[in-house]
Amino acid sequence: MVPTATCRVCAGTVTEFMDFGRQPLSDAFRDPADTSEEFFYRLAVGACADCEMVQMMEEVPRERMFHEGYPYYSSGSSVMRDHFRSTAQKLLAEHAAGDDPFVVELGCNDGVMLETVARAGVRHLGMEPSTGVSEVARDKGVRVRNAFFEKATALRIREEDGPADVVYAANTFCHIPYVDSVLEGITALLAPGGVFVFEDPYFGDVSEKASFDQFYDEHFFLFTATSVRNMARRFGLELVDVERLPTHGGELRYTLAREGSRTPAPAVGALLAEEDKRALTSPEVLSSFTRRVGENRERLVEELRSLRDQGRRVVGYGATAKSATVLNFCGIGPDLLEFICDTTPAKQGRLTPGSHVMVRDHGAFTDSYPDYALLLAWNHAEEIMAKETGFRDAGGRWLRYVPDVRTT
Ligand code: DWN
Ligand code: SAH
Ligand code: ZN
Repeated sequence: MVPTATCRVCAGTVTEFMDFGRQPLSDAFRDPADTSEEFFYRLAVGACADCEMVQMMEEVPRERMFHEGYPYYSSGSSVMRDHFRSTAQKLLAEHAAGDDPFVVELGCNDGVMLETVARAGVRHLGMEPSTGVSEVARDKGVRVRNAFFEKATALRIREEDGPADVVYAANTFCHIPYVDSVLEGITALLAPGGVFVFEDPYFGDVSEKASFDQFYDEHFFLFTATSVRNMARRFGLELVDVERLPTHGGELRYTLAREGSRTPAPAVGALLAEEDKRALTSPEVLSSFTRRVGENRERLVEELRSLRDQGRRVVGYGATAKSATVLNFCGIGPDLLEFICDTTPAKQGRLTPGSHVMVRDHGAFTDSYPDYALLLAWNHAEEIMAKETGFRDAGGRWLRYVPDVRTT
């Protein structure tokens, strides 16, 4: 019997299509001296037969993931810094033209987007439960409240600051299983003509590239235009625009507005039709995804074992949250990866969750190039390739696993 769960959006039946087994918290990088037991949960994902939402079968309590020591700092990539600067400018131009506009962001992290809004002198508020990263935002002049955004916190903002012209969330809405509370909060907070703009990894890209490591504890949902359209309707909201983004391996930016308040852009109908054709959540397409992921896992492990047996030095590049899924699902540990280099001080000197590979600073990579580097931060490939030309020049090779296993 295939396991089922209840859909977090519509209470329909979610049927499992992929089981990654026991997984640790993806961002729980561990002090080597820490001997306490690690937290594990079962990572399995399914699709709802009614509303088509792709989601996790089990939920991880939010406080375990997002807290003072949350180690992901959004400003660690120059491409992402540029992306969020231009996003802020676009939001200001399109949705904050009135007299005294008000911009709210969910998951503002280290202020990578809101710093531009703050510098423009526009009234704003970032909601960020992870206090460590939010301190960096405050240092940039960003106004932050340390709380999870949900209905109660939304009502408080409305009361204290008035209605919002735009609510924005990047890589955050898909982290939140309690969508009813969030969307009710957003409808209460938005001004009559206001919009909710959010961007998250696109299941259409995950399906195409078999980028299975987009599934981990923090990514509760993987959205499509279809599932977002269906979800929005339940809350009196309408999908009025969609835009494909190249960030994080392929994302979609969605714009929701109150039903009937705006004419949907032609891009919405076009993408809905495309998704219909692709039948992204049909049993056939989902089982082909599961099969390709299984094949890629076998090839990746084979490749790493063969390199080890040949005495090659292999390190990982980028201690991403995504890599928790790859390393633990494939059983890759310190016997196959010497270390993983990462520029984030909060991750350095720590062990990767579950797989226990040491994270070292960038210098550990450049000081003595390995023979191979497993590109765990594959979503930042362009940025990384541009700055690591020395590695290739020294004869180093990249090992990739998205969209398939290959060395370049
Ligand atoms: O959705 C999420 C995204 C936005 O960020 C969160 N749930 C958690 C996190 O996911 P991730 O850790 O998979 O994201 P990234 O952006 O792929 O992480 C890149 C990692 O690689 C960071 O730890 C920084 C590091 N890095 C590096 O060492 N050198 C990144 C670049 C670009 C570099 O040149
Ligand atoms: N927007 C940034 C950060 C993404 S990481 C970027 O795109 O890079 C996800 C962030 O969402 C984390 O900083 C986490 O603390 C925050 N978060 C999680 N649940 C939240 C909620 N309910 N309300 C607001 N922020 C939340
Ligand atoms: Zn559903």
